[in-house]
Amino acid sequence: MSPSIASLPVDQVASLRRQFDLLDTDEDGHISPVHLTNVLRSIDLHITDTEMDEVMAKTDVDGDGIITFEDFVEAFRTSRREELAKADHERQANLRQTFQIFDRRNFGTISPKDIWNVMRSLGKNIPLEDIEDIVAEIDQDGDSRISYSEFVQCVFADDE
Ligand SMILES: [Ca+2]
Ligand SMILES: [Ca+2]
Repeated sequence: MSPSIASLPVDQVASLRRQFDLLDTDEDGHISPVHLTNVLRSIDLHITDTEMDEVMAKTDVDGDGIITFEDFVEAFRTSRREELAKADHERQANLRQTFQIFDRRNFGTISPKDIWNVMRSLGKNIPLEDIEDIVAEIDQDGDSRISYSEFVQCVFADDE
């Protein structure tokens, strides 16, 4: 077993194996480009030759012209990595946006008054002292304001 397969959970490998076997209809242990082409055409009639070539290039990871189970697993891992990286990127962008809603004047930090203003614009009248208490809990360097890194840590702490 190749290292890339060995590093995946057993049930994941089993599920990939089933998908692979479905594509490997002549059961010779690999999927030929022609066969993959036929399968893709049957799934998506409008797939172009260029798109097909891209899928083939992505799936035949070692580039020897046939798709083995190792290629198949590696392609799966790559697409998973890309998905995770993309999700992470979106998450960062969302955090930035949220931070900037509060940091209106672009100071790079949020003061209790900033939060109070945003809350008020949302129709929520929270006493400034209450907000100061919350900020004091999130604030780590003692400047009574929330920096972006303090904000991020606070959001991730909520996740746990
Ligand atoms: Ca290959
Ligand atoms: Ca601070």
